[in-house]
Amino acid sequence: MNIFKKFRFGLSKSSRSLSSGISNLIFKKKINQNMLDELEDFLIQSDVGTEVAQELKIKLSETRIDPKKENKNEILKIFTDYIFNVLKPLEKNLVQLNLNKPCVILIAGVNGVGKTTTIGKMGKLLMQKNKKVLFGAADTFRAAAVSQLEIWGQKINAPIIKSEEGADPASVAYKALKYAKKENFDYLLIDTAGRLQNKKNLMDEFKKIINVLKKIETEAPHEIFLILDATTGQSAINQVEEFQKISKISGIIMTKLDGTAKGGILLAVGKKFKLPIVALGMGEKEDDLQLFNAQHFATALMTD
Ligand SMILES: Nc1nc2c(ncn2[C@@H]2O[C@H](COP(=O)(O)OP(=O)(O)OP(=O)(O)O)[C@@H](O)[C@H]2O)c(=O)[nH]1
Ligand SMILES: [Mg+2]
Repeated sequence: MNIFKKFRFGLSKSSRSLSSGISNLIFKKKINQNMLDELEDFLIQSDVGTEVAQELKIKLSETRIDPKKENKNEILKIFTDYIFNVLKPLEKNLVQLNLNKPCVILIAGVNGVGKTTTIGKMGKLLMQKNKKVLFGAADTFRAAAVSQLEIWGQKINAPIIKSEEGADPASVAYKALKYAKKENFDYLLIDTAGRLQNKKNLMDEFKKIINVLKKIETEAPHEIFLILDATTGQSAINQVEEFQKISKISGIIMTKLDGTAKGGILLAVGKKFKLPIVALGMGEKEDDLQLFNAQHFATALMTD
């Protein structure tokens, strides 16, 4: 399957809902206030965020295209172009990150968003580009978390640095970075816990991991990627706000886009925070992570 087809397939639920919803509201209709308000409501319900909904409403009101005469694709192109323009500046190239070697990427996110799975898939992507990848299992809160990452390591042939359940997550991160330097790895991907006794604990552990890494490499972690689950809708917005309070987020990966009709949430997040977007998760298998491409995303979302 070529890459665009993967975007089409992964976003099919969202595109079915968004593009056909928009077409139904606009196609063969006259642009008037009532129609524009309905469009805005529909877009807000689709989780694209109020700012995007308003801007799209204005875009449509200013267009010279007459929905009564034009074909559907001409109309949808207004939306495709808008989405592309919002998201294009946010594209982030994962593979060219490692100016510093090893490039240490800390993976953050609340429980169940897909952190461990994404590390596995990201490891595969990087190894396909001939990068040497090491995993650090710093989610020591649950034994199952370590073994889940180990299984991924075996699947894609990436080594893993781990410790026993309950060990200090920061010490695992420390050990992993020492090893990555010694063995000349290109990337170190560090998994973290999404659930601890409470939120304060979680945030404190996260800060501690960052501080310990800096003792070895002042620049580390070079990247902190926040994983967001597209199926959680607006709560993704709160998660970005919470994590931004403890550290700078250098990239977003949105997962489970295949499981929702509300993939428009990526637009809401992009518009609000203007954070770089690294990749999109569109399934549970090892090849189901796609590097972010604004053109593919916009076109796939707006194809009826
Ligand atoms: N459909 C779909 N499922 C996904 C995707 N990414 C992850 N999942 C599934 O989501 C569930 C949780 O994924 P994990 O990787 O364990 O999430 P986590 O953030 O590491 O969870 P904790 O370690 O408990 O905080 C698993 O069943 C994954 O297979 C995706 O892009 N699409
Ligand atoms: Mg996990």
